[in-house]
Amino acid sequence: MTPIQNIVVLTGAGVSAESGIDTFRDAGGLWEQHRVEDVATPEAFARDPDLVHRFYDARREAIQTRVPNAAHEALARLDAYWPGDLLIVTQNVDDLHERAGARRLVHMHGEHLNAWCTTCDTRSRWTGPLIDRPPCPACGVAGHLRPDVVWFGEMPYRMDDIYRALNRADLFVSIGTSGAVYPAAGFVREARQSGARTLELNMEPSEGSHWFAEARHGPATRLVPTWVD
Ligand code: BJW
Repeated sequence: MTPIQNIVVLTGAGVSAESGIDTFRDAGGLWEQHRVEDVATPEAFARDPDLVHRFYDARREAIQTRVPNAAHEALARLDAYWPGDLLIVTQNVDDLHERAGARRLVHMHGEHLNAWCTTCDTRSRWTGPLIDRPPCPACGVAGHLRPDVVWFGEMPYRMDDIYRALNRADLFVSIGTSGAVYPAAGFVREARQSGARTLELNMEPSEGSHWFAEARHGPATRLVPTWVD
């Protein structure tokens, strides 16, 4: 078997669950409390921006009280010592990977702590509420900032970089994601086609578990440090 040089790690909400951040599709998760069509589509934002802002303002405030866990820290260690190519592709909009120290990181579904001005197309660091219709720090126009997150029907970020990494990968590892949302759910097939080994680390078998050559089930704070170290 060829030695592993190039690694792509995909992470989802399960990685941050043990830091106290809600997942989406687990029992008690965000999609049990809110209809996706009401809060996570561009149509919902056009229809009822206050509802959408309230949903994201509350989550933006909550994540700032949370801290990285042993899974984020293990991936940051991997990033620090791995001599080959590594890309950590996270679907998470929290900043726990970077607070743990990860650097080779892509936020494919955006970042809670960024606001995106739909007037001047500038992204700014944003830690406060957006519901007050604040002015954009770049252009000064008020009321046109939205959370810089990728809603259903929108194009995830950095897809060219992600597919380039997948096509070079020797190992693809998926951690804490249900495999219910595309295009991320298709990454395992893309990596397999390039000849990569595939490993799933998740609390339970995901929707795409059968695509992985190997799977380990349990909490990310146990599985990820064991895999990395
Ligand atoms: C633990 C754990 C612990 C718990 N330890 N594990 C076919 C092809 C392409 C697209 C589509 C398609 N069919 C349909 C589509 C469109 C759509 C889609 O996928 N719909 C599905 C519902 C079918 N996709 C889109 O619209 C995307 N855009 C797009 O496709 O553009 C066109 C395009 C085409 C082709 C190539 C490129 C582009 C955009 C999707 C945007 C998703 N946005 C959200 C919201 C972000 C903002 C916010 O945070 O509010 O992203 S939805 C939500 O789901 C969020 C997440 O990132 C995403 C994935 O969720 P995740 O992370 O998997 O969480 P859960 O809760 O589902 O699962 C958690 C898992 O962890 C569980 O398995 C637990 O067991 C486990 N777990 N505790 C370890 N302690």
